[in-house]
Amino acid sequence: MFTNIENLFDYSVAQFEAIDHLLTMGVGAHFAALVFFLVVSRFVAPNYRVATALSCIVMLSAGFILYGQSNLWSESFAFNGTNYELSDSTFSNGFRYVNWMVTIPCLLTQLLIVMNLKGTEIFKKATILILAAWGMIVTGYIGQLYEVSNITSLLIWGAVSTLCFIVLNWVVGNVIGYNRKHLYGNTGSTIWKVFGLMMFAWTLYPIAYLIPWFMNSADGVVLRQLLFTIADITSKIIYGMMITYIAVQQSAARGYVPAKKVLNLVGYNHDKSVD
Ligand code: RET
Repeated sequence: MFTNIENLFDYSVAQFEAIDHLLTMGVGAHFAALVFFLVVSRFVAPNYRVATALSCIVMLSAGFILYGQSNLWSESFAFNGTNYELSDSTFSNGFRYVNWMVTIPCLLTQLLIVMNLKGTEIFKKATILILAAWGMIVTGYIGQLYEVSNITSLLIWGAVSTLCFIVLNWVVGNVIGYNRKHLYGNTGSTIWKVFGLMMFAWTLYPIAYLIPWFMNSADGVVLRQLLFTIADITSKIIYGMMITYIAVQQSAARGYVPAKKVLNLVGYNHDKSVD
């Protein structure tokens, strides 16, 4: 029996291609962003550079998983002259969940790094956040196995997962609230925007999870892959860029010259140092 509703329907050419294109765009966006993060990491002071390195890891990891999803999508369905119907293999979203076990800890840790938390404090907060995230993912993974066979189980596991999600958001909100004043270079307000972006992007994943419950159709499947793609780009790429921006601003405020240069705070030929 299939685990995911993607395998239940036939797709019009437009529906099939829309999903194919969304997945392919996701691959391209993550690998392009990888180049961006590699290039800008030299403007980030060494004490924040791990935050940008973590974005590189997230880009690679998500880029490869999406490459796999996009191949799997085109292998799983075959054109029968009118529609695309299920063929040799079956499609699964489960790979995404497994990937989150790696990417979410990276995303959370990079936030803690730019919050200027120190040694033991980072370790303590990261442990709580990662455990909550893993709890959320594992229960969500189990839940999605039931999306075809038993919607009640999908909803119950989803509710348990949401409890972990709430704990996670609560801890992140608190960390930001308490430590915001320790940020350099007026980035205390940018970090709230990061939190807002995170709340928006991360909430798209549970909506995608619930599609089998409220839109069990081929169009629902297209909507799900669209939500996943928007969520991926905002929660990893745009988020990573904001984190790196905060890292560069703080680097400059703390006197790191390459950061000052890229922000035009000092000239190349005439040194108008601001500190
Ligand atoms: C699940 C199950 C249903 C309930 C909730 C979920 C939350 C998922 C989230 C995923 C975030 C993923 C990210 C990936 C980045 O690479 C597991 C769908 C609340 C929040 C940020």
